[in-house]
Amino acid sequence: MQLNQLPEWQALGEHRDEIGERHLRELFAADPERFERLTLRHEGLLLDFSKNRIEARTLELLRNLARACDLETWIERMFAGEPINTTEGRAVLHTALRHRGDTPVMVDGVDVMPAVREVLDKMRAFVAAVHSGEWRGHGGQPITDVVNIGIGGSDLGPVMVSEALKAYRHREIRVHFVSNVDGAHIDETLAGLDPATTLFIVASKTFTTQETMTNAHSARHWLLAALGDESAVARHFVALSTNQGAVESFGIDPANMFEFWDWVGGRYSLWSAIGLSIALALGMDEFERLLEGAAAMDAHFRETPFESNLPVTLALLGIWYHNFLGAETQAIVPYAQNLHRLPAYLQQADMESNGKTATRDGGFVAWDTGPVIWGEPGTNGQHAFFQLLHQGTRLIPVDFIVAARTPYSGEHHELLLANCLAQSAALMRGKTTDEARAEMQAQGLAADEIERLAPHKTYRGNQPSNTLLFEVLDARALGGLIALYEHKIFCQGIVWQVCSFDQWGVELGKQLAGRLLPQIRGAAPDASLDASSAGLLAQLKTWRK
Ligand code: G6Q
Repeated sequence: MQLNQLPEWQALGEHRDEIGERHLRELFAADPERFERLTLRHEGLLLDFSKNRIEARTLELLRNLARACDLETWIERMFAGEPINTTEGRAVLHTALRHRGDTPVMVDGVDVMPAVREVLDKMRAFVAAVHSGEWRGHGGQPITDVVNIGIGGSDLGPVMVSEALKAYRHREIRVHFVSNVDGAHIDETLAGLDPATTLFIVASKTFTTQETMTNAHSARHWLLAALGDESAVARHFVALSTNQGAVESFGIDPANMFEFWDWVGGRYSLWSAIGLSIALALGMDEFERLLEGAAAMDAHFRETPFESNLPVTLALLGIWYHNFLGAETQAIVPYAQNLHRLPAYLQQADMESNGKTATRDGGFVAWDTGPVIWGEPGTNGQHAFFQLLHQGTRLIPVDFIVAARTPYSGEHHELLLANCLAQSAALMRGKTTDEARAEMQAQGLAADEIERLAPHKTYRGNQPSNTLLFEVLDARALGGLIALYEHKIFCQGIVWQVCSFDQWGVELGKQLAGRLLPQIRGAAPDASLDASSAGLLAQLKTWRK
C-alpha cells in the first residue's frame, strides 16, 4: 500500500495538527521526568532525545508506522543475507564484515565468514609487515608514507575514521588520501613524498572508476619515473577490490590484492578490505575494535524492541520532522575537531542511500524522502551558521555529538563541553521578547532603545536536537556511532519504500562526461548539446588555447 494511504501515516498527520507548535519549554515544564523518559543508552553512549518536539503519543504513533511498514521483517531480511538490494540483485551484508563469533552468515547458500576472516588475517599480516619495516620498498627502505587512492565509498569512510581516531595513530606511518580527479589533489600530495618509501593503496571495488584509475596511473608514472623499474610496482602498490582481472591488468600482483565482495556496498565498505588504510594508520587492533563496536550496535539494532532501539528511534524522529513538520535538512554537529569529516561521510551515507523518488515496487513516491545532510564541527559552526539555527525561519533538527573525555587538553575540553550543552539548550529554550526586554532593562538601556532592539534579541527557540553523549570516542565507540547512522538510514529507507542500496542517480553525469571529454580535448562540438553546455565549451576552448 502507498505509504501515505496507511492509517498509521494519517494518524501521525492528525496528531501533528493536534499538538501543533507546542513549545519544547512547555513540554519540559509539564514533565519533570522528560529527560529520564527520553534517553537511551548503549555501552558508553547516552542518546538524549528529550529536546525533540514529541510527546509520548508521537513516539507510539511513529512506532506503529514502523510496524505497518514491516520494519522488523526487513531488519531480519538484511541480516539474513537476502538480496534486498533489488535493483542490483545483491545482498546487503556489511554487517557480516564485523560479525564476531563462529556462527555462519549465508549468502546464496554459502557461509561468507571464512572468506571474511581470511581477508582480515591477510590485512593483519600486511599491516604488521609494513609497521615492523619487514615490508620494504623496491630499494630496500621501509615504508614511511601510505597514499590511499579511491573516491566516494572507497575514500570517505577511511578518511573520516583515520581523522577521527588520529589520537591513536601509528606514529611511524603517515597516511594520505587522494580522491579528486583534479590534478591538484595528487600533485600536492606527492610533492612532499619520497617514491622509495611510499606505498600506494588503490581502493576501488570495480577497479574501473575513472577518477581512481587516472590517479593510480599518475602515481604509477611518478613512481616509475623515480625508480625506473617496472618491478617496483609490486613493492609499492596494493589493491583493494572485487575485480581481480582489472587489478592484474594494472600490474598489481594478485598476492597484493585484498578482496571484498559484491554484497558490500561502496558507502558501507570501510569495514572491509577498504579499511586497510585505517589499519595502517592506527594498527590492526584498533581496526578490529572499530568492527567490534559496530557489531555491538548491530546486535542492539537486531535484538532490541523498537521502544529502546537507538537506530529505530533516530530514524523515526527524522521521519517526524521530514514528513510531518516540514524540515528539509538535518545538521550534524560533532563537538570534536577530529570528527570534522563525519558530516561529509554521513552526507554520502544518507543522501546516496535515500535520495530517491522510485519506490521498491516500481512506482514513484508521493512523500518526501532523504533529507539534505550538512554540518561542521562545533564550536566553529557557532561562529558561522548557528545564527540561522537560532533566529532563521527554518526548522532544522540538529544532532550534537560529543565525548565526556578525550586524550587532549582538559581545559579546552571543558570549554567545548560547556558550549555544546549551551547550544542545544539555547536552541530548545530560545528567548522571549519579554526576556530580552528584561535583560536590556537590567543593563540600563533607554526604553525606546529597548523597543527598537527587542525583536532582534528575541529567539523563538523550539529548535529540536539530539545529543549523542559518549563517555569517550575511541575506536569501539566510533564503530558503534557509524553503525548507528547506517541503521538509522536503513530504517528510513524501508519506511519511505525506496531501495537504499543502489545509486543510479550518479550514472547520467558519468555518461555525459564521457561524451564531453573528447570535445574538451578538441573534437568537433556535438550539435545535440544544449545551448548552455555548448556556450561553456566554446569559452573553454578559447581560454585553453
Ligand atoms: C557508494 C558508491 C560510490 C563508490 C565510488 C567508488 O556506495 O557506490 O561512492 O564507492 O563510486 O567506486 P569504486 O570503489 O568502484 O571505485
